[in-house]
Amino acid sequence: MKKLIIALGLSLSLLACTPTTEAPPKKGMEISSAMVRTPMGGQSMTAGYFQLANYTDLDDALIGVESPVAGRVEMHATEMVDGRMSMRKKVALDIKAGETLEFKPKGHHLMLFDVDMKPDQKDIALTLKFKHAPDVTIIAEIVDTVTHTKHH
Ligand SMILES: [Cu+2]
Repeated sequence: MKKLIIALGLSLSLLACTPTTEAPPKKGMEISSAMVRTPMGGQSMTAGYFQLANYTDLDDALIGVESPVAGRVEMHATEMVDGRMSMRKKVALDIKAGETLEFKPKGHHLMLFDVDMKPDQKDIALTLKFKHAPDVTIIAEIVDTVTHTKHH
């Protein structure tokens, strides 16, 4: 019986020493796949997309987005009204703890107005403002075509 206990103790201590391969638990607001579409020739308006995951412990809400190169950034929802696609401005978007919100073409998206970019600009900064969580500034890549290969 003593032998068994010793053996058990040994295997447990070995287990405790095994380096963990798991990623550390995520915290805070995580934004990924951020991109802004190249404004069409001569236009000062464009759309932006990203994925937002709430890894905080609080139900929160995205209450605004700002960019140093845009006069105004709005959050829009796409809805079907009488069989036609239409966009509606949102003042806030709820994001519960543990939830992911996807901004994508034909879904929620950002609309950037009065955009003033340099011709060779490759990315732009976006600052996301939350009801509870601190602001998060991300760098969104400027892309000609928006591709979404990620599925949840
Ligand atoms: Cu829109």
